[in-house]
Amino acid sequence: MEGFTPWPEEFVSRYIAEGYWSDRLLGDVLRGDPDKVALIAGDRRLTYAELDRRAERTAAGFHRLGIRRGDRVVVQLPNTPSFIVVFLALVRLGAAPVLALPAHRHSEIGYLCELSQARAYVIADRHGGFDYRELARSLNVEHVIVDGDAAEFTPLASLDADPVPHEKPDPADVGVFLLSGGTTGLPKLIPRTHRDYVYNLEASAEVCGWSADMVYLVVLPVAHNFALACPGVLGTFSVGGTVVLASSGAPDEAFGLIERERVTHCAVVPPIALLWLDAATWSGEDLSSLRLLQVGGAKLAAEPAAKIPEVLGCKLQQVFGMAEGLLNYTRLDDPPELVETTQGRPLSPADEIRIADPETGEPVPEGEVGELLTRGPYTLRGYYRAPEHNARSFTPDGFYRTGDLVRRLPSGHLVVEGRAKDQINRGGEKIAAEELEGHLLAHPAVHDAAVVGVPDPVMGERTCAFLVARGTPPTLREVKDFLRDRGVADYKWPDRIEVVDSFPRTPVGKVSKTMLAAMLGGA
Ligand code: OOB
Repeated sequence: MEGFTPWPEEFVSRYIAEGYWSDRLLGDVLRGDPDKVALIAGDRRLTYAELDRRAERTAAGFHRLGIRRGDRVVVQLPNTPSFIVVFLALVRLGAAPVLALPAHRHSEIGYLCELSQARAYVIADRHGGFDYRELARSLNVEHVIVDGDAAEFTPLASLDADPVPHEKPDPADVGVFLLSGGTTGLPKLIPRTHRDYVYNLEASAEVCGWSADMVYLVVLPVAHNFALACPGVLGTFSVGGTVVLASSGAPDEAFGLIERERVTHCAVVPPIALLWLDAATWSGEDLSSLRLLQVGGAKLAAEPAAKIPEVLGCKLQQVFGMAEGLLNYTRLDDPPELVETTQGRPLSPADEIRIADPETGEPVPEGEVGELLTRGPYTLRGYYRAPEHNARSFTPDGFYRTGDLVRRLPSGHLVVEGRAKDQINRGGEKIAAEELEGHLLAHPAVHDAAVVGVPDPVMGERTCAFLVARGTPPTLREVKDFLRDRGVADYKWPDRIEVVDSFPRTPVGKVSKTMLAAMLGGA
């Protein structure tokens, strides 16, 4: 595929010879007993046989539309069975889903459709008070497929046909595109091949102790790597367990589902973990079925980490991962000290880790803080169609520069100490400062903009936009309305604005975000 950077041949043969890569495909992950319940959403329950049949019939429906191996399809669906069915249908055809989040709007979706040259865009009619058909009307894609009331578009329900013979993907093909949190002006697409993503989910399922008797609750967006394949929904299917879909991590919904469906496993971001710790002390629901809570996406502090087992009555696992690949997990048999104070160690024996000085690129002495660089059997070698960005994001020998500052313990566990990338991590949701600054600069009353993260006890960080005004400065409300009108996802809107006369500069004349953050007095 043009625009995709493959692994060099020596790595391909090594990963195959050493058993990391197999011929298994993403469409073949449904491994439960046919009569067992695979998926629960509200009152709907689908067995493995039913889910498989729906995926097969929907694949045939996409095929009849003309979707083929090698095509791209932007998928923007909330946590519903349709997401799972569409995902499986597309990967079986070898058409790669481009996984957008429900929060994305015109600014993000328009760009993704363009960059991926998507043949189709799959949406819900309405969700969370937003009409996705409106968004679709402003795009230029061949097929818009709607789950629900399709208006002038193609109903998802009509993609239902008797299975037809069709070309199968190759394990080396790109199976799915994930979205990068991004650091630059535009979001990036991460190509994940069938064999690297199958390894990602199967190896994760093994390390995390996934088993057929488990019930996995999804509270994060299922389109996010963590909930999808770390080990997530796909990992659960691969061991024959049951998946329960929730629309959010709100305790009144999630706790009810845990009690009703006897949920055993769940993945959350730190703000949800904090909410659950609080809610568990007053809620009446029975959470005793819970065996493991995975927490990741942003750093979990040691104090709440230590409380999770006693308050929620389950084991904690910290997960430090990225859509680009590398996953770190604390292990189920790690001593509490490591589980509470580290973000885990690499999933695979084939994960290569370097910790380097972000300025010089030289390795730092063992145990010291540096930028994490990595290479391995499920870490990308290049973003899709982004040659200039790739030249900066990868070393000449193929290591991905994560932009995360870490230190490594003798046990191999990593502790995340900060970030060298211009990104805000707002409770696990990533905001590329440069992207938001670009939008702010388009405001007529904004002369210059610089976005920084402000420490926050619940979200980890919130977003503060420093503005140099042109005339009367805009209010926070006006800035948010402006970003809404531009079609920018709401999680990227600033929580706060600060108007200044000019920005502090570094000795070389760059805007000093360190000094800007310090101006907020750490408040
Ligand atoms: C996950 O993936 P992304 O792509 O949304 O974000 C990756 C970035 C990392 O580079 C790091 O900056 C941050 O999110 N991060 C953490 C963390 N987990 C992710 N920072 C501190 N502590 C952690 N535990 O966020 C993701 C993907 C798969 C599994 C879990 C999380």
